[in-house]
Amino acid sequence: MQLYTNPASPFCRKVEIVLIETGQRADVTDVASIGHPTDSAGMPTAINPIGKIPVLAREDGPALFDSRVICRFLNDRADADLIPANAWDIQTLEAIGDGICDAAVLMVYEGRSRPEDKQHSPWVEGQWAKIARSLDALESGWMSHLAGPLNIGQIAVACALSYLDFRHGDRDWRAGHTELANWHAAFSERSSMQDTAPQT
Ligand SMILES: N[C@@H](CCC(=O)N[C@@H](CS)C(=O)NCC(=O)O)C(=O)O
Repeated sequence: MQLYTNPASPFCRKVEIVLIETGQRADVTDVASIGHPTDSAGMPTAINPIGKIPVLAREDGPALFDSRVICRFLNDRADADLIPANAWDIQTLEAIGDGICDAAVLMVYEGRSRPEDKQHSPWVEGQWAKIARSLDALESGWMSHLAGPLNIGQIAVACALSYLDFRHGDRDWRAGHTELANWHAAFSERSSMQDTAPQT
């Protein structure tokens, strides 16, 4: 199988971590992909019309996307337990992590895709407001889920927080989120996290 991926993408990192944690890393080769909404020349548009990564190409079926579908496929393929059946809370935790990434990535694209005089700061701040609310919600309501056995929600949140460090370090997401920051520091010790640190 081939994984269309980029080491800066938090969504691709989720998949990379699932591959490592479920013992399937050697089954997949990476295909370097790069792009953004106004430049998809380096993206696998022939197999994902949406033009986003990650995409998993298989020999025996259509390519899989997006990261949630790929992670579920890999979890089933390895008979792993990262997404327990009917664990709607864990899947909602994953949605919070992915939602933080969506907003954080859109903030980057606003700066990268639009000329400076066309950038709209209320829109950027609206994206950050989604992230700030999510950080508060994680700190006040989700720490017990983050403390349990490894699951896809934890992986998504860890990738999201690391991406905030990587692209939005000046926003200081740790301020007022001490428990979450401590959890992230401990989770980041996992070798699957160390082996997939974001890179430009
Ligand atoms: N919901 C998707 C989001 C994937 C995504 O936004 N990927 C970014 C890279 S971090 C991308 O491919 N962006 C290109 C674009 O928006 O055109 C997933 O979970 O895989």
